[in-house]
Amino acid sequence: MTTIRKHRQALSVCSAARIILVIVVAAAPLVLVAAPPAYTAATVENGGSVSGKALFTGERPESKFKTITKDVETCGEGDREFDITTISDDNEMKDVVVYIAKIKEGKSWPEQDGPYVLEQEKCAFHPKDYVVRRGAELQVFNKDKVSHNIHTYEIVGRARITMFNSGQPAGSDFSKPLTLRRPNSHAIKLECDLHNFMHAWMFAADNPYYSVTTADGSFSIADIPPGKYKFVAWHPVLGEQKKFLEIAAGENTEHSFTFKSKKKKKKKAPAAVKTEAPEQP
Ligand SMILES: [Cu+2]
Repeated sequence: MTTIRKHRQALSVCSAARIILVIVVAAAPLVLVAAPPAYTAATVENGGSVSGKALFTGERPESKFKTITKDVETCGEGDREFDITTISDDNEMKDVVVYIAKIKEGKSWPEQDGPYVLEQEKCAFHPKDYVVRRGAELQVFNKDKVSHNIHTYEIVGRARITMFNSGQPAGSDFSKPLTLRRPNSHAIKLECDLHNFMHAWMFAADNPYYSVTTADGSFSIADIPPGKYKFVAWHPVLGEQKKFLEIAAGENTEHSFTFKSKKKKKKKAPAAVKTEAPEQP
Protein backbone atom coordinates (compact mmCIF):
# COMPACT_ATOMS: atom_id res chain seq x y z
CA MET A 1 0.00 0.00 0.00
CA THR A 2 2.77 2.37 1.05
CA THR A 3 4.63 1.67 -2.19
CA ILE A 4 1.46 2.36 -4.23
CA ARG A 5 0.85 5.63 -2.32
CA LYS A 6 4.44 6.75 -2.88
CA HIS A 7 4.12 5.83 -6.52
CA ARG A 8 0.90 7.89 -6.79
CA GLN A 9 2.57 10.82 -5.01
CA ALA A 10 5.50 10.59 -7.39
CA LEU A 11 3.09 10.51 -10.33
CA SER A 12 1.18 13.56 -9.08
CA VAL A 13 4.48 15.46 -8.59
CA CYS A 14 5.46 14.47 -12.13
CA SER A 15 2.07 15.63 -13.49
CA ALA A 16 2.34 18.96 -11.64
CA ALA A 17 5.86 19.46 -13.01
CA ARG A 18 4.59 18.64 -16.52
CA ILE A 19 1.73 21.17 -16.19
CA ILE A 20 4.18 23.87 -15.01
CA LEU A 21 6.49 22.99 -17.92
CA VAL A 22 3.61 23.27 -20.40
CA ILE A 23 2.61 26.67 -18.93
CA VAL A 24 6.22 27.92 -19.11
CA VAL A 25 6.68 26.70 -22.70
CA ALA A 26 3.31 28.16 -23.75
CA ALA A 27 4.15 31.51 -22.13
CA ALA A 28 7.68 31.69 -23.58
CA PRO A 29 6.71 33.39 -26.89
CA LEU A 30 4.74 36.00 -24.93
CA VAL A 31 7.86 36.81 -22.91
CA LEU A 32 10.07 36.96 -26.01
CA VAL A 33 7.78 39.42 -27.83
CA ALA A 34 8.54 42.37 -25.56
CA ALA A 35 6.50 45.52 -25.83
CA PRO A 36 8.36 48.44 -27.45
CA PRO A 37 9.13 51.46 -25.25
CA ALA A 38 5.88 53.34 -24.64
CA TYR A 39 5.60 56.66 -26.47
CA THR A 40 2.91 59.27 -25.83
CA ALA A 41 2.11 62.14 -28.20
CA ALA A 42 1.81 65.52 -26.48
CA THR A 43 1.93 69.21 -27.41
CA VAL A 44 5.51 70.47 -27.64
CA GLU A 45 5.90 74.21 -27.08
CA ASN A 46 9.19 75.98 -27.76
CA GLY A 47 10.98 72.72 -28.43
CA GLY A 48 14.64 72.50 -29.36
CA SER A 49 16.25 70.92 -32.40
CA VAL A 50 19.37 69.11 -33.45
CA SER A 51 21.12 69.14 -36.81
CA GLY A 52 24.38 67.99 -38.27
CA LYS A 53 25.93 65.47 -40.62
CA ALA A 54 26.83 61.81 -40.85
CA LEU A 55 30.46 61.53 -41.91
CA PHE A 56 32.85 58.72 -42.71
CA THR A 57 36.54 58.17 -42.10
CA GLY A 58 38.87 55.39 -43.14
CA GLU A 59 38.93 52.86 -45.93
CA ARG A 60 35.54 52.78 -47.66
CA PRO A 61 33.48 49.58 -47.48
CA GLU A 62 32.84 47.64 -50.65
CA SER A 63 29.34 46.58 -51.71
CA LYS A 64 28.44 42.91 -52.01
CA PHE A 65 27.51 41.30 -55.31
CA LYS A 66 25.51 38.25 -56.39
CA THR A 67 25.19 37.02 -59.96
CA ILE A 68 21.64 36.73 -61.30
CA THR A 69 21.23 33.10 -62.32
CA LYS A 70 17.43 32.64 -62.31
CA ASP A 71 14.38 34.14 -64.05
CA VAL A 72 16.64 36.37 -66.14
CA GLU A 73 13.72 37.44 -68.40
CA THR A 74 12.20 39.23 -65.37
CA CYS A 75 15.22 39.85 -63.17
CA GLY A 76 17.77 40.87 -65.81
CA GLU A 77 21.30 39.59 -66.16
CA GLY A 78 24.67 40.31 -64.63
CA ASP A 79 25.59 41.05 -61.04
CA ARG A 80 23.27 42.63 -58.46
CA GLU A 81 24.90 45.02 -55.99
CA PHE A 82 23.63 45.21 -52.39
CA ASP A 83 24.64 46.44 -48.91
CA ILE A 84 25.65 49.68 -50.57
CA THR A 85 27.13 52.65 -48.71
CA THR A 86 26.74 56.03 -50.37
CA ILE A 87 29.56 58.38 -49.37
CA SER A 88 30.28 61.71 -51.11
CA ASP A 89 33.73 62.98 -52.12
CA ASP A 90 33.62 65.01 -48.88
CA ASN A 91 32.98 61.85 -46.82
CA GLU A 92 29.29 62.68 -46.20
CA MET A 93 27.06 59.64 -45.73
CA LYS A 94 23.59 59.23 -47.24
CA ASP A 95 20.79 57.05 -45.79
CA VAL A 96 21.88 57.15 -42.16
CA VAL A 97 18.88 57.15 -39.77
CA VAL A 98 19.45 59.51 -36.84
CA TYR A 99 16.95 59.01 -34.01
CA ILE A 100 16.33 59.68 -30.33
CA ALA A 101 16.41 56.46 -28.30
CA LYS A 102 13.80 55.81 -25.59
CA ILE A 103 12.12 59.22 -25.65
CA LYS A 104 8.81 58.77 -23.82
CA GLU A 105 6.79 61.83 -24.84
CA GLY A 106 6.78 64.39 -27.62
CA LYS A 107 5.40 65.39 -31.02
CA SER A 108 2.79 63.36 -32.89
CA TRP A 109 3.62 60.85 -35.59
CA PRO A 110 3.22 62.20 -39.12
CA GLU A 111 -0.11 61.32 -40.77
CA GLN A 112 0.08 57.85 -42.25
CA ASP A 113 -2.28 57.30 -45.15
CA GLY A 114 -2.83 53.53 -45.18
CA PRO A 115 -0.26 50.80 -44.62
CA TYR A 116 3.42 51.07 -45.53
CA VAL A 117 4.03 49.70 -49.01
CA LEU A 118 6.80 47.47 -50.33
CA GLU A 119 6.90 46.44 -53.98
CA GLN A 120 8.85 43.70 -55.69
CA GLU A 121 9.56 44.63 -59.27
CA LYS A 122 12.16 43.22 -61.66
CA CYS A 123 13.27 41.03 -58.75
CA ALA A 124 14.21 43.95 -56.51
CA PHE A 125 12.60 45.32 -53.33
CA HIS A 126 11.25 48.86 -53.57
CA PRO A 127 10.20 50.11 -50.12
CA LYS A 128 8.06 53.23 -50.37
CA ASP A 129 9.41 54.26 -46.96
CA TYR A 130 12.86 53.40 -45.65
CA VAL A 131 11.76 54.21 -42.09
CA VAL A 132 8.54 52.56 -40.94
CA ARG A 133 6.63 52.72 -37.69
CA ARG A 134 7.24 49.72 -35.48
CA GLY A 135 4.21 47.39 -35.35
CA ALA A 136 2.46 49.03 -38.35
CA GLU A 137 1.11 47.04 -41.30
CA LEU A 138 3.37 46.44 -44.27
CA GLN A 139 1.62 45.66 -47.55
CA VAL A 140 3.80 43.76 -50.00
CA PHE A 141 3.01 43.69 -53.74
CA ASN A 142 4.64 41.27 -56.15
CA LYS A 143 4.46 43.11 -59.49
CA ASP A 144 6.49 40.46 -61.31
CA LYS A 145 5.41 37.49 -63.41
CA VAL A 146 7.53 35.18 -61.26
CA SER A 147 7.05 34.05 -57.66
CA HIS A 148 8.97 35.65 -54.81
CA ASN A 149 9.39 34.84 -51.16
CA ILE A 150 9.68 37.70 -48.71
CA HIS A 151 11.76 36.79 -45.70
CA THR A 152 12.07 39.58 -43.13
CA TYR A 153 14.65 39.45 -40.35
CA GLU A 154 14.95 41.50 -37.15
CA ILE A 155 18.65 42.21 -36.63
CA VAL A 156 19.84 41.82 -33.03
CA GLY A 157 23.58 42.43 -32.82
CA ARG A 158 25.15 39.76 -35.00
CA ALA A 159 22.07 37.54 -34.81
CA ARG A 160 18.96 37.72 -36.95
CA ILE A 161 15.46 36.54 -36.08
CA THR A 162 12.79 35.78 -38.68
CA MET A 163 9.89 38.23 -38.43
CA PHE A 164 7.79 36.67 -41.20
CA ASN A 165 8.57 34.43 -44.13
CA SER A 166 5.87 34.33 -46.80
CA GLY A 167 5.81 32.85 -50.27
CA GLN A 168 4.34 35.23 -52.81
CA PRO A 169 2.95 34.03 -56.14
CA ALA A 170 3.26 36.27 -59.24
CA GLY A 171 0.99 39.32 -59.10
CA SER A 172 -0.19 38.74 -55.50
CA ASP A 173 -0.11 40.91 -52.40
CA PHE A 174 -0.48 40.46 -48.66
CA SER A 175 -0.25 42.51 -45.50
CA LYS A 176 1.64 41.73 -42.26
CA PRO A 177 2.44 43.74 -39.13
CA LEU A 178 6.07 44.76 -38.59
CA THR A 179 6.45 43.00 -35.26
CA LEU A 180 9.90 43.02 -33.64
CA ARG A 181 10.64 40.83 -30.62
CA ARG A 182 13.29 42.90 -28.84
CA PRO A 183 12.23 46.27 -27.41
CA ASN A 184 15.32 48.13 -28.64
CA SER A 185 15.91 46.57 -32.07
CA HIS A 186 15.19 48.58 -35.20
CA ALA A 187 17.02 47.11 -38.18
CA ILE A 188 15.00 44.96 -40.60
CA LYS A 189 16.68 42.99 -43.40
CA LEU A 190 14.59 41.87 -46.38
CA GLU A 191 15.55 38.90 -48.49
CA CYS A 192 13.93 36.62 -51.05
CA ASP A 193 14.68 32.94 -50.54
CA LEU A 194 13.98 32.23 -54.23
CA HIS A 195 16.42 34.85 -55.54
CA ASN A 196 19.56 35.16 -53.44
CA PHE A 197 20.43 38.52 -55.07
CA MET A 198 17.35 40.29 -53.64
CA HIS A 199 18.27 42.30 -50.54
CA ALA A 200 16.98 45.46 -48.86
CA TRP A 201 16.91 47.21 -45.48
CA MET A 202 14.28 49.04 -43.48
CA PHE A 203 14.31 50.76 -40.09
CA ALA A 204 11.47 50.38 -37.57
CA ALA A 205 11.05 53.54 -35.47
CA ASP A 206 9.31 53.49 -32.08
CA ASN A 207 8.94 57.28 -31.93
CA PRO A 208 8.64 60.06 -34.56
CA TYR A 209 12.00 61.70 -33.68
CA TYR A 210 14.10 60.50 -36.60
CA SER A 211 15.71 61.92 -39.71
CA VAL A 212 17.33 60.23 -42.72
CA THR A 213 20.50 61.85 -44.02
CA THR A 214 20.46 63.27 -47.54
CA ALA A 215 23.23 63.05 -50.17
CA ASP A 216 25.31 65.70 -48.33
CA GLY A 217 25.01 63.75 -45.05
CA SER A 218 22.63 66.27 -43.43
CA PHE A 219 19.98 65.50 -40.85
CA SER A 220 17.66 67.64 -38.76
CA ILE A 221 15.21 66.78 -35.96
CA ALA A 222 12.90 69.47 -34.57
CA ASP A 223 10.23 69.98 -31.85
CA ILE A 224 12.18 68.14 -29.16
CA PRO A 225 11.06 68.79 -25.57
CA PRO A 226 14.04 70.27 -23.64
CA GLY A 227 16.14 67.63 -21.88
CA LYS A 228 19.04 65.24 -22.26
CA TYR A 229 18.65 62.42 -24.77
CA LYS A 230 20.61 59.60 -26.34
CA PHE A 231 20.90 60.20 -30.08
CA VAL A 232 21.76 57.24 -32.28
CA ALA A 233 22.90 57.27 -35.90
CA TRP A 234 22.29 53.92 -37.65
CA HIS A 235 23.51 52.65 -40.98
CA PRO A 236 22.71 49.13 -42.25
CA VAL A 237 26.31 48.36 -43.19
CA LEU A 238 28.35 50.51 -40.80
CA GLY A 239 26.36 50.01 -37.58
CA GLU A 240 25.67 52.66 -34.95
CA GLN A 241 27.19 55.79 -33.44
CA LYS A 242 25.75 57.21 -30.21
CA LYS A 243 25.87 60.54 -28.41
CA PHE A 244 24.09 62.05 -25.38
CA LEU A 245 23.07 65.64 -26.12
CA GLU A 246 21.39 68.33 -24.03
CA ILE A 247 18.54 69.99 -25.93
CA ALA A 248 17.58 73.51 -24.82
CA ALA A 249 14.20 75.18 -25.40
CA GLY A 250 14.03 77.07 -28.70
CA GLU A 251 17.68 76.37 -29.56
CA ASN A 252 19.44 74.24 -32.14
CA THR A 253 22.25 71.91 -31.10
CA GLU A 254 24.85 70.95 -33.71
CA HIS A 255 26.35 67.49 -33.74
CA SER A 256 27.92 65.28 -36.39
CA PHE A 257 28.36 61.52 -36.21
CA THR A 258 31.50 59.97 -37.68
CA PHE A 259 31.40 56.36 -38.84
CA LYS A 260 34.66 54.47 -39.07
CA SER A 261 35.80 51.82 -41.48
CA LYS A 262 35.02 48.27 -40.37
CA LYS A 263 37.78 46.88 -42.52
CA LYS A 264 40.50 45.26 -40.50
CA LYS A 265 43.97 46.57 -41.09
CA LYS A 266 46.26 44.06 -42.70
CA LYS A 267 48.62 42.52 -40.20
CA LYS A 268 52.23 43.44 -40.67
CA ALA A 269 54.48 40.58 -41.74
CA PRO A 270 56.60 39.40 -38.80
CA ALA A 271 60.03 41.00 -38.72
CA ALA A 272 62.75 38.79 -40.13
CA VAL A 273 64.75 37.06 -37.40
CA LYS A 274 68.34 38.14 -37.51
CA THR A 275 70.75 35.26 -37.37
CA GLU A 276 74.22 36.18 -36.35
CA ALA A 277 77.09 34.39 -38.00
CA PRO A 278 79.00 32.14 -35.57
CA GLU A 279 82.16 33.69 -34.30
CA GLN A 280 85.24 32.47 -36.03
CA PRO A 281 87.73 30.82 -33.73
CU1 LIG B 1 12.39 36.74 -55.48
